[in-house]
Amino acid sequence: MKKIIALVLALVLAFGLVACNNGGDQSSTASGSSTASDASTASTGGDDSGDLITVGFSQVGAESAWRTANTKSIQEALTEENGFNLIFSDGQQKQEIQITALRSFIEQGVDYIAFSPTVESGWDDVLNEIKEADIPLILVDRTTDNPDESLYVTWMGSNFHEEGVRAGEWVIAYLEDKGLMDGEVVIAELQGTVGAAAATDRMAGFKEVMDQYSNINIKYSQTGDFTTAKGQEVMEAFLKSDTANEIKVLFAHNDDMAIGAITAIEAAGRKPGEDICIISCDGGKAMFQNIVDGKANCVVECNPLLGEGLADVIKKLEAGEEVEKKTYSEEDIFDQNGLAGALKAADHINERAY
Ligand code: GYE
Repeated sequence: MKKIIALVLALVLAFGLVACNNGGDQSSTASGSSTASDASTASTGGDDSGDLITVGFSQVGAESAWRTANTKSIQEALTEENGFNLIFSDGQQKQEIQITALRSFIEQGVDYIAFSPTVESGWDDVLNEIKEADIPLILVDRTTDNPDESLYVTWMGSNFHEEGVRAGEWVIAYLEDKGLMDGEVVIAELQGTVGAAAATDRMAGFKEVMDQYSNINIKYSQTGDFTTAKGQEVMEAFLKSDTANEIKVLFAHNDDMAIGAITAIEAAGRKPGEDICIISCDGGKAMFQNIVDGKANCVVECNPLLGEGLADVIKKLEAGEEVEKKTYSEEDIFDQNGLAGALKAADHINERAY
């Protein structure tokens, strides 16, 4: 009798494991469209995935070409062949969805949690819950405003403040080159998502440079939420103001908003890249092409290809190795003619733009 019970138990266990593994397989091959509620059913996580390292990743959304490239890079690096069981959750640019996903990762007992916080504030509770659950947290791309460094193991991404400074310095070089620094210069700015580190820090870095010049006035500045549609809409509104003709430069916090603005500027009968100098952050193929075509002027690179770095850092942690607390991506700046040390966009479009 005992033998029969043992046999039945063994069969049940074996069947259970196969079933669990199937669940894991499905989630790791799932596309970037799963939502937070999917995440809770997408995988059994933790020990059930055999030798694979289960990573719950909560992405901001799919708002831009940068984000799409970032998601692809993460999904291509955290594959089963590479030893990972990735549970991917799309936050749809909503903090509540991200928080739900993070809690679901805790519940599933994943081995690691990685995430990019859509905005900086409001994460304190869930970050502490992750710490209490003893799950190592890796921040990717954007940051939170919580100063407690014990809440995460490591962060990797770009120096957004530095990107704003570089954009500002390039604009000054451009204005000097065009002989425009003698009079008042009116600048328009399309900000990223309000409260996002990438928007707050780019805005601050850019302003810091502009504040050094009394003739420069960032007169128009509004959020376009990092999307093409909102970038176009807000630029259309800027161009409807009585004094719109004075706008000489547009600084967009990402390519997508710059591209929306180009449509708006053309519709208003002005020449993007000539009548209005256009500079953005990121460096996707479409923006590079606009620079090559003369419809935009400059892009400050922000590298979305963080997947391999994320996989490497997790493997190091698994091996018990020390990792850096912060890792900044190396980035360049690209324009039409190589002004102020920028690289020429035409020479790098195939190798650098995504
Ligand atoms: O610049 C933008 C995206 O956080 C660096 O988010 C990222 C930014 C990127 O939507 O295109």
